[in-house]
Amino acid sequence: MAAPSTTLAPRSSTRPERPRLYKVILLNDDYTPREFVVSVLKAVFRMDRDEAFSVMLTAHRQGACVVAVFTFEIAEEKARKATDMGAKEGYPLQFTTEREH
Ligand code: TYC
Repeated sequence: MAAPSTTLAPRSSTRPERPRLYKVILLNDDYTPREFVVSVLKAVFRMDRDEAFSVMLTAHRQGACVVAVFTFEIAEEKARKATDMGAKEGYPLQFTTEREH
């Protein structure tokens, strides 16, 4: 029986591009209770209490804090979900997205 022949897959001439990444940013405001911000960070970004508290406090003190980095669709979805949770309770809590360079 003849030896099985192998064919090499053609090599792409260009390297696969790394996906662009987007930061989700938490913005401070004067009205949303701290504990509520912590609960949103835990629910949407799967943070433990200490991590969520530290991110909340950084936003509170500096005006904003990077929460996490994702591909475009995930970043947009998480920012929208988290902002909606605040809006449902009547809070002005805002999460935005920004492309990473
Ligand atoms: N500044 C808010 C307060 O004092 C708490 C807060 C922290 C709100 C972080 C939003 O992103 C935020 N109640």
